[in-house]
Order: sequence, then C-alpha cells, then structure tokens
Amino acid sequence: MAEETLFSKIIRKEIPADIVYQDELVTAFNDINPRAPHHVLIVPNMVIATVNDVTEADEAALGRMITVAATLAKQRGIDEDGYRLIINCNRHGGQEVYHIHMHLLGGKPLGPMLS
Ligand code: IU
Repeated sequence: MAEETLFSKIIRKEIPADIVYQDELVTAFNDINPRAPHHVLIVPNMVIATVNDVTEADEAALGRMITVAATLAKQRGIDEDGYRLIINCNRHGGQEVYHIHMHLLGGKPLGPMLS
C-alpha cells in the first residue's frame, strides 16, 4: 500500500482545498501555486505514487482523469485555444507529491513544451 500524502486528506476533505470536481474515481482541485490562469490538479482517489506504479487495475481512474480534464477545459472555455496536460514522474520529472496527479494548465500561451 502506497503511503498517503496531503492529497489524500484533500480528497477526504480533511484539509481545505478548492475542489472543482469529484466523483467515485477522481478528484480535481485548483493548484495552490498556479502557474497559469487555469491550473487544476486531477488525481485518482486511490493512492498511486507514480506513473511507474500504474497497473491495469488503475485504467478506469486514469482514463477518467483525462475525461475530467477535457470536461473542465470545455467548461472554462479554454478548449479551443488549447491547454497542456502534464504528469511528472520521480525526481528527473520534477514530481514533488508522490500521489499521481495530472496538471491541467491553460488560459495563456504556454510556449514550447521543453523550455
Ligand atoms: P508536482 O508535479 O508533484 O511537481 O506538482 C505538485 C503540485 O501540487 C504543485 O503544483 C503544487 O503547487 C501542488 N500542491 C497543491 O496544489 N496543494 C498542496 O497541498 C500541495 C501541493 I503539498
């Protein structure tokens, strides 16, 4: 069983966060340190530490993360201009919180991916 992070407490609403969507598989909340006008984190409710730990059993939640990202982007009117989805993995990937999460970033031109 992977170790819990603060994200589990956010998902269980034990600590405050700006939750914008939640269902039985995933939770989405505004990033506490936004790097773009829209910066949402979409996380599975169950702890998966990193992309390295993903199994077939997680596919429903991982698929839902993308569906929710697309829905939120549409709701916020950033779908046509576009946005970026990022999942960081481990140290070289820049992962800080070891509960897998997808960043949804948008609302301004984000520039080249690898800058
Ligand atoms: P990273 O992919 O692990 O580097 O991203 C972690 C993100 O989680 C980062 O953008 C933080 O600002 C964000 N975050 C948050 O929104 N709320 C929290 O309580 C914590 C981190 I801890």
